[in-house]
Amino acid sequence: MKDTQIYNLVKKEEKRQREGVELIPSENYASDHVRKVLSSYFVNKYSEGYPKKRYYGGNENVDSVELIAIERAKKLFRVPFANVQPYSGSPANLAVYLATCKPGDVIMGQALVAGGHLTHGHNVSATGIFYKSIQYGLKKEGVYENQDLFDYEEIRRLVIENKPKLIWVGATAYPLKFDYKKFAEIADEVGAYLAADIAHVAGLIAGGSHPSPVPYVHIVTTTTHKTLRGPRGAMILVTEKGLKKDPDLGDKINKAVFPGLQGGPHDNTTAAIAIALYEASQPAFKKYAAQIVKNSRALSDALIKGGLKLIGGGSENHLLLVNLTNVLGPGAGIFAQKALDMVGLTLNKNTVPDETSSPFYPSGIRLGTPASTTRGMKEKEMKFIGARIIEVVKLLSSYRLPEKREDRKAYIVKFEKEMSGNQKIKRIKEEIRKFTLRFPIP
Ligand code: DSN
Repeated sequence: MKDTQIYNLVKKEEKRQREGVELIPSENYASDHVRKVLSSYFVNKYSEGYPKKRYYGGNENVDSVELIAIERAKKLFRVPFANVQPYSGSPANLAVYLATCKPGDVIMGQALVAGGHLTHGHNVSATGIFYKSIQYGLKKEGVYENQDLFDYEEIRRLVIENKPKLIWVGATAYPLKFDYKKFAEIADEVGAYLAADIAHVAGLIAGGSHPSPVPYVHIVTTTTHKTLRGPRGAMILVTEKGLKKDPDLGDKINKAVFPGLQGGPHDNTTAAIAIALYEASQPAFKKYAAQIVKNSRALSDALIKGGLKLIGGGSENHLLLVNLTNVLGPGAGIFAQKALDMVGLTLNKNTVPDETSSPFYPSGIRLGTPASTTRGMKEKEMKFIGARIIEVVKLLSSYRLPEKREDRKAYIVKFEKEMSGNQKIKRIKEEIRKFTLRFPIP
């Protein structure tokens, strides 16, 4: 018997992905090879343990797959150690805590509201509950235009004062390059572990379009499904510097992942990671990574030209963070997200560094170019997309997020109704649909 309910939803999702432009900067299109291996016979297997040290039989092929994935990861990122078993980015980061800290130890990371990740010590995350978390932010708006947004003097002050055991560098909403060396100089002053979470920029690093943290940090974590264009999974890498600080660091990471946090690895994912790592090591991937950055710049230029304010004054990577406060008032991210979604431009509302609204009703939007670049779009297409975004944002000029919380839900329902009946929205949606059909998805 065929489950038509789910099958139909798969077809609907395929249509949605084909007929819209995916601008969420953490999303991408995995290749056919990656997706095929995900549903291969490896999906059926259990293999707790590590290659040649398993708790079950029948793992000779799984062992080979995992060893190949590990070798490819080591070679691509130029590190002496890799663990490819974490189920995703959050468990990978938790494994780093387990390997390096004891509950209650002081840790430090970039605040969520300033673009950091939940697992870098946010108070509602296990990492902020089980560890004493100190959070750093970014420089205040206006101080920075086209320059590094980190206030290293303030970060150094916090580090010297609190002596964290572990410091995170890396973000989910940061449009500029990271200066890993500066973070390392500060972390080394107190002998802290420095972990780079490169989930967002891993593909850019692999393709040579973003500096690598490997010479400066002890540990690197990454998901494998963002700019790296693999399956949903993650890896933990230990650098030469990490092994110099603690020769057992690799073993500690392995023990933290299994049996510390996880059971059986997802071998189908491991196989797909191996394929993604192979793809990322090919010359075409270098071009792809460089095009992501070029596209991001072209899209930034189009948005700035249209009157939008970009955090950091533009983009140096795959990601753009727009502060809508000057055009739509505080908390307007939700209007832009919903209206753009209606025309087939998918992105997400996001807090901006000096947020005056709330994380649920933030004042910005976050977008990026990895997925559209995978489809073959270039600067010309970014100009087209940027112009459509500006058109939609202009349609929102009379909407303002109600100050009273209790008024917001009804206001947004009314907004959605008005927008979905709007002729311009309907026209732009059709334009986008026709435009995207020229760019096939894998
Ligand atoms: N959810 C990811 C992102 O969108 O950046 C971070 O985990």
